[in-house]
Amino acid sequence: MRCRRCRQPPVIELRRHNAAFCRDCFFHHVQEQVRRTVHDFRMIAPAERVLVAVSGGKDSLALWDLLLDLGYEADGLYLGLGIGEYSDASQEKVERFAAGRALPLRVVKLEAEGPGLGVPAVAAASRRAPCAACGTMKRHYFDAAAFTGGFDVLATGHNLDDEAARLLGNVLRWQKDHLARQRPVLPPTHPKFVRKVKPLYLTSEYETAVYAFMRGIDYIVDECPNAAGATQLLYKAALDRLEVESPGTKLAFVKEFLRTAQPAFAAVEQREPQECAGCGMPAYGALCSFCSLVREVETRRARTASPLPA
Ligand code: Q46
Ligand code: ZN
Repeated sequence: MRCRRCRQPPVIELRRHNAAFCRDCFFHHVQEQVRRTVHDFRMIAPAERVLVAVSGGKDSLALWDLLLDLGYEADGLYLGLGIGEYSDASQEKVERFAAGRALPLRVVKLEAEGPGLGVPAVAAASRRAPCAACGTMKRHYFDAAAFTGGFDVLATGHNLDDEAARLLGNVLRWQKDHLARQRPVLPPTHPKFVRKVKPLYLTSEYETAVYAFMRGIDYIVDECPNAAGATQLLYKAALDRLEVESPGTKLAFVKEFLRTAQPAFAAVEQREPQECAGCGMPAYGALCSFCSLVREVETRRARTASPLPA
């Protein structure tokens, strides 16, 4: 087999593309794939300011690298979740990446913000699964940072494998509201929201891992300790088995959903957000889900701290 583009000996084979690439042509392949995704889905206009949510993992750091290479003005946002050594190590990776390239980076540490709550504390006090609490916290701080920073777009590093696993989970439970919002581009539905985009939507986890490695990006290899119990991994493993037997399954699953089913779900689910009475960000009730969660934690803490009646 030879490199599809230049006929030199290849360093990587991509079965779903039925192709192999040498190092430089692999970089070109990934960059083109992301450039086309950004262009075809109208994710980012040339002069727009992008905020990239970076976790220290391969996908988000590769995304930051790719967007800069494509000529976009992109700042990084790191959210310190307060998950012990994992958070310390991931913050270090992000800071080193940004410092090495002199890139603007914003660091928001949950434990230093308003209610002073990291993910483990919220999960324990609200008796939610850590990832459920984490998702609500992340969404709130990503939205707030993008809005207050005056950015046009918020970009996250979700890849094809993430999207296929999420789609499988949503389909298995027919979560109509989630399916209605599962898109590579979410236009803002409120003046305090910015457009949310996933430029790696059609790029596989394998491709981002090899890309990050070959580009010399130093990313955190360890998973978050809470990932082990997440059902998302189960769905990923099931899809990996299908992909081995039939390369291209994940891409077809996600692409065909987007083409045929997603518009039908989106047409039914049309809710307009109001403003949250707590934080002023958009909300689908009197309080946004972040403020409801914080209130729940504070109420439970106050109850456990108050003395027992005589
Ligand atoms: S960081 Fe948060 Fe993930 Fe950790 S607690 Fe779960 S959701 S696994 S991407
Ligand atoms: Zn709120």
